Amino acid sequence: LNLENQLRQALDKNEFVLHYQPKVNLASGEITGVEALIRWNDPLTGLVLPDSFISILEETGLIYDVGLWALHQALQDFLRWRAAGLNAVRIAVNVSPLQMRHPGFAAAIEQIVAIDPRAAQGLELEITEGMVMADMKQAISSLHAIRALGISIAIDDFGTGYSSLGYLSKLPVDTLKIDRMFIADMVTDPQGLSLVSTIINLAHSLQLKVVAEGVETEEQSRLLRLLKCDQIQGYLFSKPLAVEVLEETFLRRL
Ligand code: G
Ligand code: G
Ligand code: MN
Ligand code: NA
Repeated sequence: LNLENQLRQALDKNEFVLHYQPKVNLASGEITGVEALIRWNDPLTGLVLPDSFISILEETGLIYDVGLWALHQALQDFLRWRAAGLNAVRIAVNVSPLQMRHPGFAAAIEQIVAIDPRAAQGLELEITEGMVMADMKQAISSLHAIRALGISIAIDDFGTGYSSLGYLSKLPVDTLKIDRMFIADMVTDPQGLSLVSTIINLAHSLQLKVVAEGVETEEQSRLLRLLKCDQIQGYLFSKPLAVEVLEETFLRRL
């Protein structure tokens, strides 16, 4: 059985799972949201990480169905947390460029959040710079439609793509996530530090929130707090967790 067929079956047999990594507000120390990160629970080999299958999902077009599955699953988890009286934080879901460029994407999202009037407030989409640059006009109109539903938008891996500053002010987005490469450099290299500082100030001047990704040390966290970064995400606070572990560890009853 080739990997494509295995992945198709994995979807049919419900073998994909979402793990969740918390994002923490630097000023309050509170969890403000979680990022959903997909894994394949292969009964033969165990948990398979997305780097070894996302590109195959994209090449085969399976990403559309798997992407919709991830959005549905994330919303179900969010609504279950609400119903159970847990701290139902917003869930960020990664969206592949292919998914977003699909003409039916905004309509599919609208259908998904129609399940419950409060669902849209539970959802954030993480998109990349590349997917925006490919077709700026289409991206802007699609993002406007999605945001009008109450869903928020984050730019993921910021700084690794085209990084044109001109487009950033035109985009209807809420949050900018600084790629972990820059966070790794900020303690080892003075230019790295000033780069992170510049990105944070740029984001704030555009009224965007900033999340630093891949925060692994107290020193990075301390510097990011000094630079007024809004949130951090990374192994320092928590690695991505299975949903039951997240619920037991972080989503206490309110
Ligand atoms: O832990 P990590 O190995 O989870 O994730 C690796 C990469 O896979 C990241 O770039 C992340 O954005 C991507 N990824 C994780 N989950 C999803 C998903 O549900 N959809 C898409 N398109 N990408 C994902
Ligand atoms: O590309 P995206 O930002 O969506 O992917 C997040 C990726 O970063 C996932 O693979 C996740 O497992 C990984 N990750 C999360 N926190 C850390 C961290 O502190 N250090 C490193 N090296 N990777 C991290
Ligand atoms: Mn992401
Ligand atoms: Na990222």
